[in-house]
Amino acid sequence: MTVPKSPTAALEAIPAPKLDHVDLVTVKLPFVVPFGTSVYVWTDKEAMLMRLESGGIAAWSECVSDPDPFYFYETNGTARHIIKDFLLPLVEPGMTLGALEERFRHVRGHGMAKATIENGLLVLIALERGVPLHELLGFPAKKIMSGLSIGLKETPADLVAAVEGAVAKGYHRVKMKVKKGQDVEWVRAVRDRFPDLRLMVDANGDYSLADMDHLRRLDQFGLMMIEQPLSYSDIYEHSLLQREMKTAICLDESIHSPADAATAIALGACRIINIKQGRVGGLMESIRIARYCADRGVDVWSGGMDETGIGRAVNIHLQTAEGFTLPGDTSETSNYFDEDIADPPVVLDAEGFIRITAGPGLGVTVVAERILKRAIRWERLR
Ligand code: OSB
Ligand code: MG
Repeated sequence: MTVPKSPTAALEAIPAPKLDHVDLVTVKLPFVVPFGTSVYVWTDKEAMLMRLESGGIAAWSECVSDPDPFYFYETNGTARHIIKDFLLPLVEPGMTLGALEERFRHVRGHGMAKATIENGLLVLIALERGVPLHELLGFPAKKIMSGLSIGLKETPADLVAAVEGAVAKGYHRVKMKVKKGQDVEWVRAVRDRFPDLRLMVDANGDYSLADMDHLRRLDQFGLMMIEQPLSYSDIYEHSLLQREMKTAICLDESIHSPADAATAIALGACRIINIKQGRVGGLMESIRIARYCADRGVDVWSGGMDETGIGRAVNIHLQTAEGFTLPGDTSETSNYFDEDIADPPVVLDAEGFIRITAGPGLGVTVVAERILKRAIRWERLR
């Protein structure tokens, strides 16, 4: 039997650079419009950024947690604690990234905290080598598909207006949030207006198996998928629901690791997986999950956490990896922020694609004045 070569073997062999300084900078950016979901309404993005400096080169990464634990158990507060007290002390110069990941496994969970350091190191290494992040990861540049995630709206008319805007922009697919009592008729309103739109819904875990008959009513709309209909922590019950629904189920919240992806696929709990690089512990785990899914005919796409330009760029580079076959939650910067902390902003081209900006590392410049303007906390860890 031949064991397939890990898609991250080359990355695992790279030695970690010596870190002269590590800072955590929390910025607060107001959203253009509030982002409503079944679990919470966010009015701004409070992002904890990491700055890693080595030999005069500075790399940035973004912890994708929120200040609250309403979508995921990690928060900016827990990530700070785990990074400062457990993960960063494990990082020694010269150790390979594979050895570092192995040490990080001693800390259970806390993927968003782990991803902040690992992604930062990868960006730093890419900058040192003068190559774009996707090239360091081992994938050629390509045009990235776009997708918009539309939050809960006050009225179906407001929702249809938002979808009209997305269609006019050329987004490759539109996701709308749903919750109990704001689902079938709202999807119908969008479907009636756009019969051929690539449309999907995300419930963020608002339903239970008792709602099965109701959820099956969504089958009539030809949706691409329904994301996380049942509990944030469930895999098994999704397998029972998937058997009874035509619409593909996509898991988001339930997938924290390659093992979770394997469980979900083995149980038939979903046909599609949303990979959020932070939620699964970073770029390397994301690449492994995407390859595992590709080998089994399961589509994956890159989720988003309303990131600033730093995290948004990480997600864009990740989507060059094998297996990212569907449009992700990667939208224009202007959908979230009037002014981001990085340049250039993400924009769609005439065909709705996102072009990876050329240049080493993330290909975006973090603007110091905007960081200073938006910073609410700055802490030097090293
Ligand atoms: O469930 O995918 C989700 C944002 C915050 C928390 C959870 C989710 C989301 C999104 C937005 O849907 C994705 C994005 O546009 O970045
Ligand atoms: Mg989701």
